[in-house]
This record gives sequence, structure tokens and C-alpha cells, in this order.
Amino acid sequence: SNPFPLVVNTWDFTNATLKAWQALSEDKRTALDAVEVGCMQCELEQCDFTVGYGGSPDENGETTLDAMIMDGKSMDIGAVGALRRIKHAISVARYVMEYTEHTFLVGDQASAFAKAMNFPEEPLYTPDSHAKWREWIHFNCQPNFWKNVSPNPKQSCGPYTPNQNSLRKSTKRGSSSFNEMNHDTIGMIAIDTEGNIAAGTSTNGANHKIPGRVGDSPIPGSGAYADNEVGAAAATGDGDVMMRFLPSFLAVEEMRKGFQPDIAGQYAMRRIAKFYPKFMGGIVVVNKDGQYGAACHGLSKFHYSVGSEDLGGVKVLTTPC
Ligand code: SD4
Repeated sequence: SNPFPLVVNTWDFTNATLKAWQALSEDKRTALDAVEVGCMQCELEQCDFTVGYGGSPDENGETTLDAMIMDGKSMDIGAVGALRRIKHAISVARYVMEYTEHTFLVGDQASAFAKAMNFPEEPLYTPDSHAKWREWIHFNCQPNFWKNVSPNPKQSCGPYTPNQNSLRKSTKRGSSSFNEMNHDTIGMIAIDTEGNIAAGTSTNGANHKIPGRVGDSPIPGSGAYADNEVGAAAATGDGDVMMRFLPSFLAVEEMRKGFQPDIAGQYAMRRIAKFYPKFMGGIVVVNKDGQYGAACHGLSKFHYSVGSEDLGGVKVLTTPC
């Protein structure tokens, strides 16, 4: 049967998958639209508190957002990093792609651009994110606040000095605060009925990051990559490590050589694991013929979601790591 349309995204974010799937199959919208509405759904429902507002507060208690979208037909990309006070990062990324000559805007200036494009400015913190931040500060940054509780030696707190920075680095390598309870960037790949491929990501990044930290998710080739001639990939996990290897680009290039999606994904994971055996991450990979697969490292298993006619709609699949 016809493999298109098709949606594949990281984790079991099935409402997002469904939104994208309906956009493609019922409304006959483009792959780009599907990726945007799919990621928007996660931004709205705060998927696992790791996408959208009110999650992963930085050391100042602020949630900031990273997102990107890529059009595999034109190779156009729009991305935002450390976006402040704007909820729909994926849509701002799309505006960067469609209304500017640029590819990547960051921080307050990205917010200023979003405001100029009529996105509402609103706080991204919630009572929940504020409570998480306070708890973290109390446990890790004011060790005397709770008697008998020793601070987590893995996490230091600002202000940073050169010494503290080197301490943080030596304890971080591939074993940062990511685990199976604290994962979950949405990375989505869509192929529309025309065979056009798009990919995108949206996340609030890592917990307790130094303000200004941008992860792998908005970085072209790292968080996601799409090329109509070959296929696409999207990654999730410990971005500080993963971004050093551009795993999504790597997986697409492996498929260009002729490898199947799952093999291409495994190769991308192995390249990272060679240097960082303890890193945690996963990747979803789709080729232009609509074959798909996933690979992961450092988790017991990796859930991902697929919307296709063959599956009769949206299903969650699992790959062992
Ligand atoms: C980041 N890759 O900012 C994101 C977070 C994530 O699973 O995907 N966690 O590093």
C-alpha cells in the first residue's frame, strides 16, 4: 500500500502524532504543516514537562525553549534557541524560516522577532516549574537549608568561577541529569502525499541549565535533518553530548550510502557512544520510501510513535537499546 503520508516522532507523544497524522491524511496538508501542528500539540500539553512552557527551569527558574523545522524539499531551516516568554517555539522557528533570510535566532532577540510577528508574550513559568526550581536550589545550592541532606555533587550552582566550571565539566561527561524519567524532546518527521519530507523538534531543554544554554534540538543536523532525496532523522537525549556528533545528519548520510533507517540510526548512536559510553539518547529515522526505524543508547528501551495507513492510524512502537 502507499506508504504516504507518514509521521514518525520520538517518544509516546501520541496526541502530537495524531495531530500531525490528521493534518496529513484528512486535511491533505503539507509535511511542514504536519510537523508544526504536531510539535505545537506537545508545546500546548507540556509533553512530559520537557516540551513547552513550565518545564526544565534553568538556574534562574526560567523556562526557555529550543525548536527547529526543516523543509527537505528546499533545505530551508528555521530555528530558535533559548527563546524567552513565547509559547510556540516551533511556530517561531517556522517564521524564521519563511519570513527571514536567516536560519537561527536566539534569546531575547528571538523573542523580539516573535513579538514583531504577533506572537503573544507571556511568562513560561508555572507554579509547578517554580516549585521544582525552588526545591533544586534548596537541595543543591543551599546545602545547610535541609539538615542531613548532602548536596548533589554532580550539580554545582552559579555564580561560576573558572574552577567551578572545570568541576562541572569533569562530572558531566555523558551522565548528566538525563534519565528515563527526564527525557523527551519531541522530534518529528513527516512525509506528505506529495512525498515531501519535513522534520522538526521542540523542547525546553535540560533541567537546571546555566541560563543561556541551548541544546542539540534546534541545531540543524543534530536535533533533526531532512532531505527529500534521502530521508530524515530526529534525535532526543543528552544534547550537550549529542550535538558534538550531528547524529541526525549522520543518520541521513548513512541512508544516502544505502543503509536502512534502523541501521543508520544505530550507527549515529554508536559514533557518540564510542566517546561517551554513558550518554542517553534516541533517534528516529525515516527514508524517502517510507521505511522507518529507531535506535537508542543508555536507555532500557526507546518508545516512538508512528502514524501510517499500514498501522491503521497512530501506534507506539518500542526499540530495545
Ligand atoms: C536537550 N535534547 O536540550 C534535549 C533534551 C532531551 O531527552 O531531548 N532530552 O538536550
